[in-house]
Amino acid sequence: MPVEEEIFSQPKELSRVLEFVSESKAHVLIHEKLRDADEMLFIGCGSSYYIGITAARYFTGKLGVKTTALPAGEFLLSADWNLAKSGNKVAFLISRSGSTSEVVRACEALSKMHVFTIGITLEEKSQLAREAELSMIIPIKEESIVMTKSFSSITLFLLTLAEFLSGKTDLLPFKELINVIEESFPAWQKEAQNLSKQGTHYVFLGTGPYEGIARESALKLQEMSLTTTESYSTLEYRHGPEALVEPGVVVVIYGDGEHEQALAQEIEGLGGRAVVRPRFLENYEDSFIQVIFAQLLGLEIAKKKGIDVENPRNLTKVVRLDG
Ligand code: F1P
Repeated sequence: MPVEEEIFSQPKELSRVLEFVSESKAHVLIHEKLRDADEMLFIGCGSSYYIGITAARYFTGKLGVKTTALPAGEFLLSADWNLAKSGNKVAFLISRSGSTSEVVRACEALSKMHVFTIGITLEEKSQLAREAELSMIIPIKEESIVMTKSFSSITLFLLTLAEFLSGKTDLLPFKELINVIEESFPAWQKEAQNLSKQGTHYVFLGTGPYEGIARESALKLQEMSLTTTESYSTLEYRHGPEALVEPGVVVVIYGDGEHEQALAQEIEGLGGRAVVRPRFLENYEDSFIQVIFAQLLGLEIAKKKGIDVENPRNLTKVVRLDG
């Protein structure tokens, strides 16, 4: 059962990512290429795009730099409508497989525009690794179609890169967060089991880097358990989508500040079920572990519905365009 094993192997795999960060020159090599950048682009598809949203917000928050996260398909269909002509840009192209057509084509298009390209992938021999001017191969393998440990691993790599660029090389806070996963698995699993019985429709909300986590959470439930989901920037939920709240709607809110608590109360008052997920650290360093709860929830809903998570409907491990 690769999906379940891969979800539960995250503490071990994430520790391996931290070893890679401290032993390799990855961050130093990237640092050299970012010196003159006015804007950093984070580009990917599906889960890898949501890693991009999380990373872009984190880089802006930690470094004060301009960032833009884009689905790679925007390059193919509407590049001129997304990118300003001015400014010195560096692009991170994120793809587990390194073979997703839109990402590879975005990489080619950016090189032609003289934007420096950095490929982040698990596959050394992929097209992305060959096309990008600098490639970082994250040393983990993932068998499943659905991205779980690759999401948290690539996210962790990028969060630690932002820390490194801000002058912080201490990985201890991240090591401690990895320990939190191990300790929390039983409680998270129990909560996921309970919640899997309560909803027919799930919504995920997050702000800042957590918005990327909310988007990925919604995708995980769709892919793993064929569930109807939505995701929004937290307070956007009050601007229309809340109309759908009724019994059977479960809203998971990442972050537990005053506004999140008030929103949760409001949702419960409307007959929905709201779950506030607490922060483990103040400044979104825990984004890479927050997503694990949604992976467990997807698994539990799939079990309940008798859905095979190893063979997600209408999904392939690599999505390619013809021609
Ligand atoms: C991204 C992606 C995944 C999705 C599925 C197909 O692939 O769209 O988000 O879950 O596995 O591929 P990649 O570009 O990261 O390889």
